Amino acid sequence: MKRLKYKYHVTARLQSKVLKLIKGNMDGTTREAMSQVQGIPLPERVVKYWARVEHFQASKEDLLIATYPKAGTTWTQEVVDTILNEGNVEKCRRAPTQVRMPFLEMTSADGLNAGITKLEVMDPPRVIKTHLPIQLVPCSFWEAGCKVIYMARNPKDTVVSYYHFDRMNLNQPEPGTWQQYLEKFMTGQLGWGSWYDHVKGYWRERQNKKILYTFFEDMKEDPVREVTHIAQFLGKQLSKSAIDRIVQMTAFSAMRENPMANYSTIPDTIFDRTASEFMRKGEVGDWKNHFNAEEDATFEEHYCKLMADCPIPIRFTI
Ligand code: PPS
Repeated sequence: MKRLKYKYHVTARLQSKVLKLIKGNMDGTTREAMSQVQGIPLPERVVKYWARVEHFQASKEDLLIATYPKAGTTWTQEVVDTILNEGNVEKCRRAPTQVRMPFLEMTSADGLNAGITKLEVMDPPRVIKTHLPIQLVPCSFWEAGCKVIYMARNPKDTVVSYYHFDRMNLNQPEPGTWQQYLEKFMTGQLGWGSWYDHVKGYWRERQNKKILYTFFEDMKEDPVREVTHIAQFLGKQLSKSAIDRIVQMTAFSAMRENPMANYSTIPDTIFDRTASEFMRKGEVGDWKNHFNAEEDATFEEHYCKLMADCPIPIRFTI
């Protein structure tokens, strides 16, 4: 059994390397550079097909789940789908996350397998994922008066999670060293731009638009309270036992084992699981294992400066 597993691993890695050489960059990787839309760094493929995103027609029953990358998007998606399906396990396992709730702006390099393409063949109400900062969200969402659930996560855990994700996601630019990566995060050079502008953008509009602003740390601290809150926002009356079931189904340990919620359907040629896992730790405070004292002090000073004009109750520990 052990030998078989090993053999599978070696074959998969070899296959991944060959594929990279055939399809990839000159250096043998498929890692892609960033381009920009209105000054926001986005993967080249997203920019190439941007017009389709910009002109996407949302319907008023659609729900948008918006986050900065690694803020707990998949968790929120699973919570929402489980609420809408009242904790029915079979219904929630009907397809992988990215098929049940397409990623609005994401596309394959050839433009064929795009979030938009999946959305076009789905009937509203659709649950749609985006990492776009608020100013890039297609106008049709606001014109139609769609509900939006925004989840924010403290930036230290976000950048740690993003760093490990970029190590394993072979479509993302090479992360470089942790120190270089942290610098890029603080200066808004990573994909989807500045974390600071992202969280502030949705915060400032939360009362003008139908935005439920949630926090990863709150969800971790009291999932029953937060799931109840989200259910109310979605207009779903659920029993206490249904809420408890939803909390169980969407716990980190349950989602990590759920092939329809843990991105295990993404091939090894894209997600190099020898580098890191998608469902990595799911904790608050893992940043303490990554930031040294000097990095923390510099980060804190920079954070206070950038967030002074918009005090959002972000917590770094619970
Ligand atoms: S992505 O690629 O931007 O859509 O990633 P995203 O889903 O936003 O974030 C991935 C991180 O969320 C963690 N995660 C969870 N934490 C707690 N509970 C649950 N159920 C859960 N599901 C996903 C996941 O482990 C990533 O965080 P890290 O810190 O890397 O573990």
